[in-house]
Amino acid sequence: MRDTDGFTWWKHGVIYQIYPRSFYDANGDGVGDLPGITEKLDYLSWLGVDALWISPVNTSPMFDFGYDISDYRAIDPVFGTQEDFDRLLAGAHRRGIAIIMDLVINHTSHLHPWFIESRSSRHSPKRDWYIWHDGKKRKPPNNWMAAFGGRAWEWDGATGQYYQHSFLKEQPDLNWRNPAVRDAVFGDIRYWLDRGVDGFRLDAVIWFVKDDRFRSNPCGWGPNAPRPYDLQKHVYDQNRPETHDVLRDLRRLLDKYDSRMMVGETYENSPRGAKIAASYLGTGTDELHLAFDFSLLFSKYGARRFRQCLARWYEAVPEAAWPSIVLNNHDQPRSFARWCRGRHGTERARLLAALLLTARGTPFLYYGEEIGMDNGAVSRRQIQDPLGKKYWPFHRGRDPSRTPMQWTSGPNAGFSEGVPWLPVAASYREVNVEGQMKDPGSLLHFYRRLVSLRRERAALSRGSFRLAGEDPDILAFYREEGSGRLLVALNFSRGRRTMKLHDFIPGKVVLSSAGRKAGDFACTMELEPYEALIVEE
Ligand code: TEU
Repeated sequence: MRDTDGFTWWKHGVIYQIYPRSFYDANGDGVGDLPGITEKLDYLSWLGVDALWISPVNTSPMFDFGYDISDYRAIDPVFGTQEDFDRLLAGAHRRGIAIIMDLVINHTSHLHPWFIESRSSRHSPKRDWYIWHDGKKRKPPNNWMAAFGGRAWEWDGATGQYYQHSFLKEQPDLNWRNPAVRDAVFGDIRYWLDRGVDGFRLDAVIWFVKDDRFRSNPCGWGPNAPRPYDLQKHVYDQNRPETHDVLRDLRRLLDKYDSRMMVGETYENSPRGAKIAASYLGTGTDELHLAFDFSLLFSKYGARRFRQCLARWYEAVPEAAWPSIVLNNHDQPRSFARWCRGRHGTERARLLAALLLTARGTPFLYYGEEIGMDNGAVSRRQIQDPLGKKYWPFHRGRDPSRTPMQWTSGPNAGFSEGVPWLPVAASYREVNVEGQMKDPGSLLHFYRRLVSLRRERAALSRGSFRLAGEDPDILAFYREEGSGRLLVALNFSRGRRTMKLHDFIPGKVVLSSAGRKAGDFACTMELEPYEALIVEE
C-alpha cells in the first residue's frame, strides 16, 4: 500500500471499521453488501481514511453474523461475490485505501466441512482438528464456560464425547496445537494475501490455545460478575503461552509479503488490559503489528481517567512496537451512547474525536462515529444478536451499536431500499452524512479536518508523546517530531479552565473546537468548556 518515506499505512494512517451488514445496501435486500461499500469509497476517500477493516464477509450460516465461518475462501452470497470483492479491493487500492479482512480462526462454524468431518467419527482423520474430550462421570471434562453463556463443552451423542467452544455451540474451537490445522488455515490466509488483501484483524486472539491438561479454572470475580463466566479466573482457557507461537508463525507468513499487517482483538476488560494487549506485540517485530487495548473503551469519561489509560498503554507497548487507539467497535455500546448523550453531546463528541486522532497510535474509527451516531433502540422482537436473544432483558445484545449507517434524512436513512435487517436509529433525521457534509461546522467536518491534520503534521501521526500537566479536567500532551512541536489540550469539563503549564510557549492555533481561528495567537491556555485545542509553538 501507500508506504512512502517515513509513512507506513497501518502505523500512520487512519483505519475505519465497517460492519458490512449495516454500511450500505446496494441490492435492496435490507442487508449491507460489498458493492455497497464500493459505492461509498468516494465518501471514505473524502473523509481521508487510509484503510478499511471489514467485519467478516466469508461464507457463514450467520449464527454469529459472520463470526462463524464455514468457508474461508468464499464470500457469503448475502454480501456479494468474489468478483464484488475484487472490485472493492481494486477500487480501494486506486484511492490509496488498504483493505483489512476479519480473520476468525479461533473457531469455525459447526457447518464448516472440517467440523462436519471431525464430528463424524472418533476415528476421523480430522477428529483432532477440534478439541474433543471424554466426560467425567457423565459431566463435562472441566468447569470452563463459554463467553456467550453456558458451558464451554457440548455433548455429541453420536460419538460420545464433548467438544469445546469458547463462544456459541455453533462455533467449535479449532485445535491450534495440531500442525495440520495451522497448515490448512495458513493456506486459506495465503489465498487472500495472494489476492492482494493488505491485512487482517484477528478475532478472539486470547482464546487461541487452551491448557493441554484441561485444568479447571480457579474461582474469581470478573468485570461482569455475577455472570457465571466472570465467576472464574480464566487461567487455563485464555492467554496461554503457546498462543504466542501461533502469532509468531502467522507473523512469519505475513512477513513474506510486502507491507501487510495484522491487528489482534486482544480482549480484556480490567486494569490488566494494556499489559495483556501489549504482550501479543511480542518483541515489537515478531508477533502482532497492532493490538487493541480496550481500556479507553471501557473507561469512565474524564481527563484523569483517560490520561491514566493512555499512560498505562504507552508504558506497556514495547519500544519497537506501535500502539493503536480505539473508542468503538461492533461489540460494545457506541461511545456517543456511553459519554455524549444529553446537553453538550456534540462538544463531548468533538473531544473524543480529537483524543482519537491526536494521541499516539493508529486510530480505529467505527462507522458512524464520525457523524456522532448513537446506539439504536432495538425492541425484543427486532433483536438479531444471539447474545441479546439469550440474555434479554439483562443484556440486550450488541445490535444497538450495529444499526444501519445514517446516510440521509430520507427513508431508512438512505441505507437501503428494502426493509433494513436492523431498524435505523431514531437520530437519523438530524444525524446523517448528507446533512453534515453540507455544514462545515458539523462533527463530520471536524473529523475530516483532524484526519487531514494528521497527514499534514508528522508530529501527530509519528511524533513522540509526552503528557503535559496534571489538571483534573484537562488532558493535555505534547506531540513532537523533528522541529515541529504541538500542544494538544482537551478540556473535559463544562466550565472554562485555565491550564497551568510551566513550560508553555505561546503559539498559533492549529485547530479549535470552540471557534478560534486557525493562525490566531494563543497566549494563555484558557480553554472554553469542552474545548479541544491544538497549538503549534
Ligand atoms: O469477540 C470476542 C469478545 O471478546 C467479545 O465477544 C466479548 O466477549 C463480548 O462481545 C462482550 O459483549 C469477537 C468478535 O468481536 C465478536 O463479534 C464475536 O461474536 C466473537 O469474537 C466470536 O467470534
